[in-house]
Amino acid sequence: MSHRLFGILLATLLLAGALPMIPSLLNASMGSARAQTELLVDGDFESNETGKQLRAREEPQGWYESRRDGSEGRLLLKLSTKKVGRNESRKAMIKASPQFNTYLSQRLAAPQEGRLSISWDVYVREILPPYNRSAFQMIGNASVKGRGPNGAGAERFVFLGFENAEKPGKINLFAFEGGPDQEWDTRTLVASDLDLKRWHTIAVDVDVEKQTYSVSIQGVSEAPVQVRAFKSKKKPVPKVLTHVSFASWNDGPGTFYVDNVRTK
Ligand SMILES: [Ca+2]
Repeated sequence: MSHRLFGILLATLLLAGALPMIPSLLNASMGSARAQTELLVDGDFESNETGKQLRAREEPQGWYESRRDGSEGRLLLKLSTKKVGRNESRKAMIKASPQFNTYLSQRLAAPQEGRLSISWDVYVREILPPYNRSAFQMIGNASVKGRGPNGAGAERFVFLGFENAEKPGKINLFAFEGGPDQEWDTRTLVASDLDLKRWHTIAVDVDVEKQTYSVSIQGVSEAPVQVRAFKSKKKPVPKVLTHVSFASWNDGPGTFYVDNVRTK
């Protein structure tokens, strides 16, 4: 056998041996790309059969009720299977209560210190007086002991909520920015006169280092609105983001639905 022929034969044998490995090599590289981009699981809530599951999937990673304001508070987080707007799929529902705080939370697959883009669908059914604020949407961390993620001001970075607009049937999206010279609950208007009882897709692009984020509402915003990260009076702005939360408070009760929470 000539050297050349031997070389070709050897190359063919090597290639034939490597061929079966190619799919697994491809999978491995795609898997790592997926792990990098998919920071959240079950963003469409379809893997839940019951509200009980939805409230308790903290480990290894999933949605859970994080505030633990008694069993009554926890039960206000429900799995909705009814048609809401045009959405007949499974979604999370938080029910208004002037007595209890309820949080739908999930830990991100990896802590975030750079840039981060998350979007979600939200449908507000009602915001109760007298506080006229609810359906809180937060990205932050769980650095303060005892209250769960995004439970204290110092844990919140993205800090959005809805209020009833002056026109009946309309709501405004606002941000809390806080700051040293402001009361924590001073509102920054992000978008006005959105329809109550309608799904809206909210997207945020976060820059953790710069302590800012932009907010846009699909089909509504002409340009993203730039907002400062929330700064509580006595604490620094969070430098690491680890959790997403949606909440209703006893001093900010509202009934709303969340679906399709995704990272870009
Ligand atoms: Ca769904």
